Amino acid sequence: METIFTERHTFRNSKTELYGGELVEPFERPSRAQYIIDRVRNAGLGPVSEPDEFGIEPIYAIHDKGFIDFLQVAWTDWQSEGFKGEAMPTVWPARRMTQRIPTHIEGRLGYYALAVETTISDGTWEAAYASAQVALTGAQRLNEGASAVFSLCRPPGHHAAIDMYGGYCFINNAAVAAQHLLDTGRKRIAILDVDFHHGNGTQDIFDTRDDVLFISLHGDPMDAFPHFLGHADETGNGAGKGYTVNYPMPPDTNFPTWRAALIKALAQIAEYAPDALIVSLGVDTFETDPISFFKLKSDDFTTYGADIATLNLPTLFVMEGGYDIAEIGVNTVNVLQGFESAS
Ligand code: 5XA
Ligand code: ZN
Repeated sequence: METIFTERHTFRNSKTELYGGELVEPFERPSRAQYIIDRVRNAGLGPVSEPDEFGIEPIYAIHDKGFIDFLQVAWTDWQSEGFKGEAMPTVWPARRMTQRIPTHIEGRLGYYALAVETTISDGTWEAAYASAQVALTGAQRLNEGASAVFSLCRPPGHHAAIDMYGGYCFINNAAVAAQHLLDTGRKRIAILDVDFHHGNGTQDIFDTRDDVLFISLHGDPMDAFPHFLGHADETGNGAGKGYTVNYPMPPDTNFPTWRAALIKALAQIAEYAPDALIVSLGVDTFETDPISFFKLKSDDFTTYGADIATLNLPTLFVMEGGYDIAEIGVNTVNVLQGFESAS
C-alpha cells in the first residue's frame, strides 16, 4: 500500500495545549507522524510519496470561505495585537448571544473555535493546508486505480466542521477527499470513522446529504470529547436523514464490544454500496492512550483492518488521532497490514 506523506506537517508545532487547567505540551505533536512514517518504512508497507498540489479550491468546496480565510491570517492578526502566547479564544457566541462575526481577533477566534485546547501558532495554516493535499492525493490515487492508499495526514481533520476548528483539527481532510472523489465521477462515498472521538466535523459537513454515508464508532459524548455531538439519535437531516450513524460506547469498552459495532457498521456500508470507502483512522482507541478510554490491544488493530477489507471497496485511510506515541506506529500499520492481508 502506498503512503502519502510530507515533512511539511512539522510546520504545526504548537507549544501549548490547555489540558486539565494547565498549559501543557500538546498531545498532538510532530513526533506522532514521525513514529508512524518510521513504522511504515520499517514494516515495508510500500512506497512513500510526496503529495501533489490541488490548490485551495477543494478546501473551499467543503469549508466556509470566511473560516478558511480566517485560518490563514489568525496567527499574524494575533501577533499584531502584541499577545505573547499562542492564539486561543477566551469568549464564545454562547446561547442567546449574537452570531455576528467580530472584527477583533479575540472575537473571531471565539466565533470559529469549537474548543479551546487547540492553539493557532506559526505554521499552523501551512501544515493544515499540506495535510489536506495529502488527503487529496490519496483520493486521486484511488481515481488512478489504486485499491487502497494511506494518507498520513497531520494535523488531523475530523473535528473540523464547515466553519469551526478544534480538537487539533483545522481542515477536514477526510471530507475534502470525499468531495474530490464525488467531483471526479463517483456517486456515493462512505466514511467510516474509527477514531476514539466522534467525528463531529464530518457529521456536520455531510448532515443534510445522501451522497456520503457517515458512520462513527466513538466514546459516548456524555463522557468524551467533543461532548456536544455524536449521540445515537443523530441520524442526519433533510435529504441526509438516515445517512449519519453513530455508535457511542462507554468507558472501558473492550474489543469484542467495539468489534460488534464495527460489524454492524460494515453491514450498513455494504448495504449503501458506495463507490469508495474513506476510513478516518484514529488509533486513540488503544488501551493506554492518555486521553481516551477504550481498551483495544495492538493485535486488535490487525483484526479490524482485516474486517474492513471484507467490504472489498477502493479504500482511502486518512490519519486522525492517537497519542500513545510509542505505539502509534505499530497500531496504525497493524490496521493497514491487517487490511492488506485480507484483501
Ligand atoms: O480525534 N480527536 C482527538 O484525538 C482530539 C481530541 C481533543 C480532546 N481535547
Ligand atoms: Zn481522537
